Amino acid sequence: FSYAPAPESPAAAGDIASSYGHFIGGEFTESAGKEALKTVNPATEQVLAEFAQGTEEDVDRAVKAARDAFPGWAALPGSERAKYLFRIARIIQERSRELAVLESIDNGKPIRETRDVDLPLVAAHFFYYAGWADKLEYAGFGPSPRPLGVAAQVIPWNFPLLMLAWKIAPALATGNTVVLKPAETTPLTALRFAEIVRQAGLPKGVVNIVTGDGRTGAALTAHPDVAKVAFTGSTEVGRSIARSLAGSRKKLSLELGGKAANIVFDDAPIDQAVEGIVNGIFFNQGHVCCAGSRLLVQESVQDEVLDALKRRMATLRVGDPLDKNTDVGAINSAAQLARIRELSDIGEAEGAERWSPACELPSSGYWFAPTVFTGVSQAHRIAREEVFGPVLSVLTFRTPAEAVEKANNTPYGLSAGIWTEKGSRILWMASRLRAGVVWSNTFNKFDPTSPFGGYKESGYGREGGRHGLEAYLDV
Ligand code: TXE
Repeated sequence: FSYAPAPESPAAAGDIASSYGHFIGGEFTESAGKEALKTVNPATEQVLAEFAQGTEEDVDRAVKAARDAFPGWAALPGSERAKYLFRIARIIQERSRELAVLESIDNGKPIRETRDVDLPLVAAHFFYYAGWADKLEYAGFGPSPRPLGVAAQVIPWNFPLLMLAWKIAPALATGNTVVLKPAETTPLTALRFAEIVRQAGLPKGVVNIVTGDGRTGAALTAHPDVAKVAFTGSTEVGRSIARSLAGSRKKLSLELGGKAANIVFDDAPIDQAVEGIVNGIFFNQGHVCCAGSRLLVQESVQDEVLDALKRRMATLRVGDPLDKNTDVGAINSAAQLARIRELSDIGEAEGAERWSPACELPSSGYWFAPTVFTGVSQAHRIAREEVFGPVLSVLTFRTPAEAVEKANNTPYGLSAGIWTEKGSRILWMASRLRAGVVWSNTFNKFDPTSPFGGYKESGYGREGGRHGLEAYLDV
């Protein structure tokens, strides 16, 4: 039996302009500079569009538009702001096929994920925070928490539209206005979102989108009229932003890298755990800050788990992101592919054993086969550094205490997973794992009602849930 639905059509992504300017004060405007960047489809290497490299002058115009819009937006009753957010959420649902296809061709992730995970969560975040907009006095931050002003938001390329939603929805619900910069390899859904902002009739200047690379991001986070900076991206850039803001009064939240342990005990149902391991590291090609990139498996079941894992990996379908059967899509960029290859080569050179199932990768585009490393020690770089690709390192443990020690032996602390039938063990482990999110008998589950964020070098501040409001309020 084989089921082969027709692949999604790239035409469903709607019209993509040949070049884009910034979205400032409710209008698409040309950049003050001449430099343009290109975004490519990582599955084909074909150029999708050109877009502007935002200059300091562009950033300044956008911040000014946001600042001008702030008093009116902040003064609206929460119930009125909620109406706009509900409207945005509904438009996203109505246009979700278009947005999912656009995201898949700009990012490289499988359509099954953009359609079934990213887009439903994007809408859910706007619905959820719309619900808070008129209830802020019940959020536990005092009787009249106040918005901060203009929020500068810089996001990465791994979940472009979802990261936008995580940033924009709570900022608007609390009465802030925003200038958001999408990543330079995935600007298209943020630019399409600008159209949705217009369609929803949002007052001009409440949402502004400025495109460009890290230079634009640095100009935005450094702008003196910005009251709040929210960043998701690499730990290195997060650190440099934190340094650059020292001494300023800007409120900062950072969501950075991770090296999560996915811990499998000998009493876990193996098939279920293997699904969780596969989802933990191969979902979104492993371009996930909370990816379960270190498998900690109890020594007594390691052979059984590894055999089952390899059998399951051999069934993963790698290829065209628009094929509805694809499990693992394209690596987002040539630079990220180079990083994944380099760390994997280092893993081999340091003595770990590398295995991938036989799979035919497309001849053009950026691809990396699902890969597992065994014989990994805690000192290996592959066990310590974020690969941000479909690469799993396997370590073993004997006792729960040893599992905790190994899981926590990382500079990061974003997430962890536990697979066991014993409820008491889940509680014992969860209270000892230094990670912002601990999943038990599942992995990579997200929900707008749950705060998400890290310990240690994974950053600070929480996004999602009631806690996510705090980043945008003066208490
Ligand atoms: O990240 P960058 P990159 C990790 C992952 C990946 C590595 C590098 O390990 O391999 O980072 O990815 C903007 N001031 N994560 O190079 O550079 C940039 O334009 C202000 C984990 O893509 O951090 C983009 O919009 N902004 C992560 C955003 O920062 C700056 C997601 C992220 O890019 C800037 C992505 C500057 N000086 C990568 N320099 C996660 N936590 O999920 C760059 N930017």
